[in-house]
This record gives sequence, structure tokens and C-alpha cells, in this order.
Amino acid sequence: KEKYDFQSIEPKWQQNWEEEELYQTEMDQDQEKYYVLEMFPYPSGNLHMGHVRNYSIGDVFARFKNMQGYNVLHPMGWDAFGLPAENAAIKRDIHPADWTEDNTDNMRKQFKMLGFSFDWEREVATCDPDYYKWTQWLFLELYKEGLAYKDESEVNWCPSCQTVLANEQVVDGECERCDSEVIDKELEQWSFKITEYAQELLDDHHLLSEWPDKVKLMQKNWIGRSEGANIEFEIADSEDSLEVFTTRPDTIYGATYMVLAPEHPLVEKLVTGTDKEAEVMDFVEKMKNQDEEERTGENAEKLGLDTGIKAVNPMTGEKIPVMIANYVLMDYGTGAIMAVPAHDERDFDFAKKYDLPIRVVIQPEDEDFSAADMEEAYTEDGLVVNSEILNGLSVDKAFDKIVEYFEKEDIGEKEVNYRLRDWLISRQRYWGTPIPIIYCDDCGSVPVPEEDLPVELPTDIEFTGEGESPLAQADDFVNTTCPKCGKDAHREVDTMDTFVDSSWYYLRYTSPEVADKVFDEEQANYWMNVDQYIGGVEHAVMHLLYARFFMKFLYDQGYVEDREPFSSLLTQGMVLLDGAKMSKSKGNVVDPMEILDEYGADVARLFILFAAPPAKDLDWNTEGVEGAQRFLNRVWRLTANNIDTIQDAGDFEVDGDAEEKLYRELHVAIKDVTEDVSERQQLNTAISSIMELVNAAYKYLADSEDINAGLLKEVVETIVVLLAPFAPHMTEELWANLGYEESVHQQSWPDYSEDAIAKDEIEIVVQVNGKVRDKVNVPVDIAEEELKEVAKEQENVQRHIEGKNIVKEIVVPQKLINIVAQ
Ligand code: ANZ
Ligand code: ZN
Repeated sequence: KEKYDFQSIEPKWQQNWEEEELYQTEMDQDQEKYYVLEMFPYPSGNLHMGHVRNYSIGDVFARFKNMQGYNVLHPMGWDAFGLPAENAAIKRDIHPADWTEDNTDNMRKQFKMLGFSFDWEREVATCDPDYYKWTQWLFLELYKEGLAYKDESEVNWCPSCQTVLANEQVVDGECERCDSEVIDKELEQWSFKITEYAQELLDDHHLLSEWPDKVKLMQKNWIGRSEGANIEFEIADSEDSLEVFTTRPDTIYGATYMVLAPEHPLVEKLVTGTDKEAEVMDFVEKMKNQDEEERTGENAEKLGLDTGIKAVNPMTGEKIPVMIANYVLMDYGTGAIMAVPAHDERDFDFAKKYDLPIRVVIQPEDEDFSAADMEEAYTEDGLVVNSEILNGLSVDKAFDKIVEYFEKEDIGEKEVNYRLRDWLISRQRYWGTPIPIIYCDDCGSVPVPEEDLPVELPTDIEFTGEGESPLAQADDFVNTTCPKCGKDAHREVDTMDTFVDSSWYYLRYTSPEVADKVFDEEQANYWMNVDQYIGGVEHAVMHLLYARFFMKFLYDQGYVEDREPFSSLLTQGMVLLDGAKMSKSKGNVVDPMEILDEYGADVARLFILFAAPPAKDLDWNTEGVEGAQRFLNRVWRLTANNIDTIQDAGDFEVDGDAEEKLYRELHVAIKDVTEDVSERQQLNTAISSIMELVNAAYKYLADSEDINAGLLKEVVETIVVLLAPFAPHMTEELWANLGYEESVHQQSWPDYSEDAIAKDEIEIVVQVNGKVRDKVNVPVDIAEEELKEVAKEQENVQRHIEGKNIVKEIVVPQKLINIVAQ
């Protein structure tokens, strides 16, 4: 009875829970719901410690809320499309579908060995036609609303492998496989217009009060809203004009040159036929090979060229040079800027390098510097100078005044820009959701009619790793007829970014069985939104932003009642070993299966939850694992060794100091665990509180001759119940041993009594001449005179005051009394 035998207990209960369908959930309008969701895994083959952590955290919330009386939804599935499956097919000649299925089978088995309370009846896999049918349907819904569109975009192309590469396959501009230099290739690709929702995605942050601030900040920066103005500059001796976007229209008098992005359409038009044409077009060609980081990164070298063209500053009438330069990008703002070198760092560096004029137009109030003194741009606030109609104004006032002037004179207008780009979803890959579009020579792009969904992935594909899209070789797939006119037509051969699949899976879980709809609206609206979402912070922008976008779109279409999918977000920390992230490449991986073999699931879970608060990084260490094991055995013995006493126990009354102390500890523990889990989300301190209660129980047993059986029963049973969400197997076994037939996981979460917690006695230190001689327990509200009496009655105190004169008695309320005797 000294140790619990996890090897027999864990599989026994896992089987029992499955047979009893303990974790299957159904909609029940009369019961309040709680939806716990952990980000679903990519089926890479085996669970790693990060998974164990993620799902252990979620499992505590799910079990806890269930015991609190909520109807809990806690589903699991697979983010099953993606590149690794296809690489396995190329390297090992195994079909992506088979590879994926083997992996999900294995990981499902591992999940079950960990005892998570998933409702496996709701399992979904994004590669299942029953699922991706609806991913395609969502694509068509977006298409109908003009939110899915096709455009020319660049892809990474390896000329030697003759294939398109995903961004992660390009390392330092070279192909991961063959080290050849990767080039850009133009392809027609599909995008979703997430930019349409840019403002709403920002505005609705107020609905996300239970998200980490850092995640909201990352989204905010990613969306990158800028307020400014678009201004028109005339080109000298030409009909053309140039539009720029600036956030600092107040600095327009300081604009001493203009810069166009090399790709700007005006570049070719303006230089054609001039003596600069060859030089300029040569430079443009060179810039095409620089990626965004090389052009605008922190250490990027600024490269530029004078086009020989002049523009007219609308405020000064000056003719200023028009440059082209790598640091201006075509896909932001208008692809052209007015350069104000005195007040913009990039322009300052560029002006110094190419010897362009610098003119100060903003100065701090009591300073006066000239351009020649400047070593860097002055970007702070100040007052406007050298600017005719703006002189003396603050930056903010000047902004408003000049924009008003522009609008009146028809030179420009207020403009808001976002860094956020539309979401390019085309992938030149096989293992993904086919894009449901057919191309007809006469009708153009034609959406596949809803009744023809799903467009199924063909299985007979050869995986060579060459060519644009593997589906292009599947003639039976490609060749089809136009749904509109019936003529021969061909299918889109690209598949969707897997982030599309994961943007809506939380909705499918609410009714995975429905065959004729994307989800059942009644069930979706009962379960949504997700009350607690848990996952890695690496998904702070893409996944979480895309999912929010989909939810907003579905809200606008009237399919859901919430505008946000996830009410509360917890981003768990990493699992480290000796301070470094566990990763295959570092070779410092602890395999969860080895830990399960040696210690069992409950120990693994308890350790990982105890070692750090969920949001913090966690250092794996063997002593900690053994500590968790010792604690569980201690709980095991506490129950096993007292089972006879407990089983005979009936009602009880609390009597005497020792019992009162234990009773109080019991209620403190219930309160702390409850609040740690539900309010503070500090699962580690919740476990500490249970440990303290266990210690208190042992102390009570050791110190007391007469055991209050009823009290002991209450304490031990509460320990088992409190521990159940953390160590579900051992507690289930103990609960059965205590004589109960119903599962511990179906018990109500215990309540605590504030009265029991309120301290009615306190301990007071008694000193004689400043030395501690005793401690006494007295009522909190004891009168000072009475305290003095009690103190002097103590044996050890008497010994030290005997025969002496009491000169003074000093009382520090609630703490101590010092008797001064001579
Ligand atoms: C004049 C100016 C004066 C500017 C000044 C800044 C400071 P954010 O905040 O990121 O929106 N800009 C505009 N379009 C650009 C492009 N396509 N590529 C590179 N730079 C571009 O930045 C807006 C500012 O970035 C704009 O305001 C413009 O420079 C530059 F004292 O115009 B500014
Ligand atoms: Zn047609």
C-alpha cells in the first residue's frame, strides 16, 4: 500500500471512462456551457512536451468547470494538411494521406494514455473531405462577397529543383534542398481581403479584455494603422503628377526631394526617351532581386538613383529631384514619398549619402539648430519653422491646418493606411484543400457550384517535388467542364494555405456530424464563443488574426451571434531543458512517452503543471518529476492508511485547537485552489495549496491522540476531489477505494465557508525582557488587560518573572506582548 501502481490504474480508468462515455457532451439549453479549447495539433507523429503542457492546462480547466456544474465542451482534432506530409511522400514514398493517418492514430493513442477529457466523438481532421468540403464552401462565401480575389503575385522559385518553395524552405535566399539561389516568379494567386476588416480587428480589441496585452499589441503592430495624408505633387514639364502618402504633412516645407519605389509604374513612363533611361531601368532590374528585409531592414544599405525628373513642392513651388530608392516599397501607401531628411531618419541617411539638401522645419521650443549641425534627423515634437503658413504652430496643429488647406486647394486629403496585407492563400502544394474554382475560356473564373462540393483531392499523384503544383499532373482532376456553359474547362490546381483550415475548426466542433451545413447554427450559438482558448504565443498574429477575421465575416453573414471567437486567451510558456528550448535540432528532447513509462500520466501532468505558472517558461528537471511522484504517493498513503477510520465515520463536530486548525486549513485550501484555477489561472499555486492541506492532515494525524474520524474523512475526500483535475487517474482509484461508485470527475466542486476561514484565534508571542518565552493562542478580539493576565499565567513566563517587579507591559496588537521585569 506504500505506492500506487500507475501501470494498472491508468489504463483501467482510461478504458472505464471511454466505456462510460464520461466526456461526451451534448447541447443542453438548460445548463450553462463552458467551451475549453486548446489549439489543435499538427499530426507530426508523436506528442512532445509542449503538447503535454498545452493539453494538461486545458484539461484542468475542462474538468474543473465540469465539476463546477457547467456543461463543458472540450474537443480535439487534427490540423492535418501541410507540407511535412508531402515531404514524407517525396522522401519516403508514402502517400501523404497514409502518413497523416498513421500519425493521427499514434497521437490519438498517446493522448488517451495521458487521460485527457476530450470528447472524441467530436474529433475532426481538416484533411477529411467532410471537413474540407466546408472550407471550400467558406471560400465560395468569401468569393461571393468579393472577399476572395485572384491577382498576380510572386512566389519563391528554385530554378534547379524546378519547384515553388514555401517561405520556410528558403534559407538566406537559398533553396533549403539544393542551395541554389531562389528567384521570384509571378503567378496568378488567390487572396482573402482581410484588409477590409483591418479597422474592426483593431476596434474589437475592447472585447478581448481577457487576452494577454502582449498578444493584442502584436496584432496592433501587425495591422499597423497610420493616420496621415495623401498629397499630389506635380511633375515639372509634364501632365503627370505623383501621389505620396505621409504621416507628417506638417513637414511639407521640408520636403527637398521625392522618392519612388523602383517598381512604381511612373518610373518607366517618365524616363523613357530620356538620357537616364538605360541607367534607371538597369537599377530597377537590380532592385527586383532584393527582398523586403534587404531593402528596409535595420542594417539595410540604402541604394538610390536620380531619375533626372523634377517634381514641384506645392507649398514652396520649388523644383525638387525625383529619386528611386530601395527603401521605398511599392506595396505600402502609394509607393512614393516626399522625403523630409531633417525629420525622418531614413531620408536623413539617404540625403547624406547622395548629397541632397536638408531643410529644418521643426524645432524644439528653445533651440535653434541648422541643417549643417545635424548628425541625425530630429523626430521629436516641436514648433514649425521655415514654413510660411504653419510657422509657430505645434506639430499637431500644423497637421490639421495643412490638411485642411490641401483639401480646400484640392492638393490632397486625409488618409489612413494599414501595414496589414491581404492574405495570400494559394499554395502550389498537393496536401491541402483544393481551391473550388474552374477556369473556362469563355466564362473566366467560375466557382464550383455548392452541390458539387467537395472538390476532392485525387489520390493517384506522383510526388516528384518538381513543377508548379502537383495537382497539375492529374489529368482527370484538371480536366472538367464549365459549370456555366458546359464547355471544356480546367480546375484550379493550387490548394489553400492550411491557416484557412484552422480559421474555423472551433465552429465545426460544435456540430461535427452535420452533413448538409458548415455547422448547425443552434449548436454553434449555444457553445460559442470559446470561453478559454490555450496555445502558443507563436500564433499571436497569423492564426489568431485569421480566426478573428473568419468569425467577423460569419457574423456579418448572419451565421453566428458573436463577433469574436475566443473570449479568453492563455498563451502558455515553452518547455525548456537547462534553459534552452526543447527541440529536435538541439537534441535536448525529453520524450513524453518515456516519462509515461517510468512515472505514469498523473506524475507527468502534475509535474508540468506544478513547475511554473502556465504562461511562463518551464524548465524540465528530473528532481521535479520525482517530487511530483512522491507527492502523489503521499496522498495515496494518506487515504490507504486511514481507509478504515474514514469508512466508519459519520457526522462530526469540530472541537479543540488541533481540529479547528485543520478545519480552517481545509477551507483555506478550497478557497485558494478555486481562485487560483478560475481567477488567477495559477495552476502551480493551486497545487501548492493542495500540498499544504495534505501536510496539515499528516500533522494532525501525528499530533492527535483522538482522531476526529468525520473531520478526517472530510479532509481526505476533499483532497481527492481538489486533486482530481490535476491527477485524474489516481484520484479516481482513491475515490473508488473510498467506496464511491460514481466517478470523482462527476463530483461537485467543493464550496468553502468564509466563517471557517476567518481567524477567530491568533497566536501571540510572549516576551520577558525582550526574549521570547512562550506563545499563546487567544481570541482575536481579546482585551488588552485580559491578554496581560493570560500571558503572565504561562508556566515558562512565570519562571522568568518570579520574584521580580513588573515595570512595564508593552502590547503590540495581534502580535506580541513584552513584559519588562526587574
Ligand atoms: C514625410 C515624412 C516626414 C515622413 C517625416 C515621416 C517623417 P508609417 O508610420 O509606417 O505609416 N513612407 C510612406 N510610404 C512609404 C513606402 N511605400 N515605403 C517606405 N516608406 C514610406 O510611415 C509613414 C511614413 O513612411 C510616411 O511619412 C513616409 O515618410 C514613409 F518627418 O513622409 B513620411
Ligand atoms: Zn464557360
